[in-house]
Amino acid sequence: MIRRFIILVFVFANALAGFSQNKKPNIILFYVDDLGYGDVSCYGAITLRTPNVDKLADGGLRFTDAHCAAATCTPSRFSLLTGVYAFRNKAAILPGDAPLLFKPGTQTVATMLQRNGYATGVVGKWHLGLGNGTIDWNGTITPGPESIGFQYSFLIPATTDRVPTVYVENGKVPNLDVNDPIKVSYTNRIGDEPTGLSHPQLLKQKADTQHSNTITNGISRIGYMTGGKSARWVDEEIPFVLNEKAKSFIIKNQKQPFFLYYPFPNIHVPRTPNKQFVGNTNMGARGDVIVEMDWMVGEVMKLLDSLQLTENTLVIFTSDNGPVLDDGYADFAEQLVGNHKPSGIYRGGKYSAYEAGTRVPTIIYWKGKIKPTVSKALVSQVDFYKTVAALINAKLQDNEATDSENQLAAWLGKTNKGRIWMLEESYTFSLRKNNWKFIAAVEGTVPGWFRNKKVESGLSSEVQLYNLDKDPSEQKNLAKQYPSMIQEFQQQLNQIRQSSKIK
Ligand code: NG6
Ligand code: CA
Repeated sequence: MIRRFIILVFVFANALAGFSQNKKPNIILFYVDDLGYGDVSCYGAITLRTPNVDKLADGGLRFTDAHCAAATCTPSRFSLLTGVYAFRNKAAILPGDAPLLFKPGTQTVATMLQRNGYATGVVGKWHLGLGNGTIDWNGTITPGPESIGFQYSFLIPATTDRVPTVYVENGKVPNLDVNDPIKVSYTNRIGDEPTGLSHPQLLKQKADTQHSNTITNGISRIGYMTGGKSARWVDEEIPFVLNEKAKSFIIKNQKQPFFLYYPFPNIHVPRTPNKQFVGNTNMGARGDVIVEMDWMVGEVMKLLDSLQLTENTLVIFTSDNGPVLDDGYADFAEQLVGNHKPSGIYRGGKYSAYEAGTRVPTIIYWKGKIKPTVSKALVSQVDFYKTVAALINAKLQDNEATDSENQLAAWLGKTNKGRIWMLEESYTFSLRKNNWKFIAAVEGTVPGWFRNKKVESGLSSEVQLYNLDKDPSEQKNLAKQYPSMIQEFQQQLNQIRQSSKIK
């Protein structure tokens, strides 16, 4: 009797193990560009609605203290994918012709998932460099995403405000006419194409000097390009093009576990909503591209439902840095913002050492697996790597994702506790210890264009200390009152910086 029972338990346990092995969840990461803490309705926006994002929040776990690793794009993305702080690799905002930021052999969340049986793909804004230094946009562009674990890629190479204004699919520019080769330069004007400075009458949106180089589709960009006319994107169509590519990837890989990294061009400048979304808000282009972004999320979720994949797909929705209104184009974001608070109650925004630089909307949605919850756990995107590894029981080497922590319990809503210490990178370092926030005195060089930018940078030659429990908007610098705490923060920061964890 007992023997029979033991055998039965054994058979049952094996069946369960087999079941869960075949059922590794798909992972979709919706990674919005420059979306602020207060920019979606489930985080308090009232003058626009984001029903599709709200649906994820209503049915999933909504973090209130989750952070991207840095207050700008390239460093955030570097940390997200590698689980390593960007300063260790000196990752900064890249021009559109920069070489691939990753050294050969770098382990990323994509290599890790690929090695564990996932089909991996990236569709959207890359901004992590491509090639070895001199890119031939007319040939095969390599190394790129394929060298860090992505089997499929369809990219906006850098940002939509940088040349070249063409897509790159699996290392090739689609629809390119060989008789009209692409050339790109970030130093000299090449060819005789109109620029924002020479032909301002061609512009849909006026731009600052930095964004006043080659014009494509009535928008001047950073950098010069010539050629590739048949391959150039139409900004207003990008969300549709990308969604089709993302959906095809899902359809193609629906029978095996897949990882889709989907970094949106929205809501970064230039903000060019499709006519379907123009006027959907009273906030002009910035509001409209938020609604457009919400639609993009909704369409992908609809596809998952129709393929009956929703219950076996973990969906993450978040942003790469805080919000900015004027980022170079005259799209009237500042004038039309009204009562909308892109940063919520937090101070600063994109580029800033204050909380709104990195505290961003973050939702983890897994139908039937994660109960609807609001979590105040302190988590960072640098933890994405080890958390996903824990989710699928992946074995890691010692030198993988060395700054990353496994926060799976927080993601699944099993605990409200996340990190104790958390680093925020900007043009200085901020460090959280629970609800205390330290901002180091600025020591490095700040780019010239940034010095004149009208944002609350949080940069100071003095150290700062805030008690976010009592002062979430970082108004009262308590550094002078708590010298021993300042010392503790300094020591911890030095230790993080000196630990040179990259091997
Ligand atoms: C800055 C650009 C800004 C934006 C940013 C990158 C200027 C004056 N500003 O250099 O418009 O493109 O880089 O944004 O050129 S991010 O979200 O990709 O980090
Ligand atoms: Ca960004």
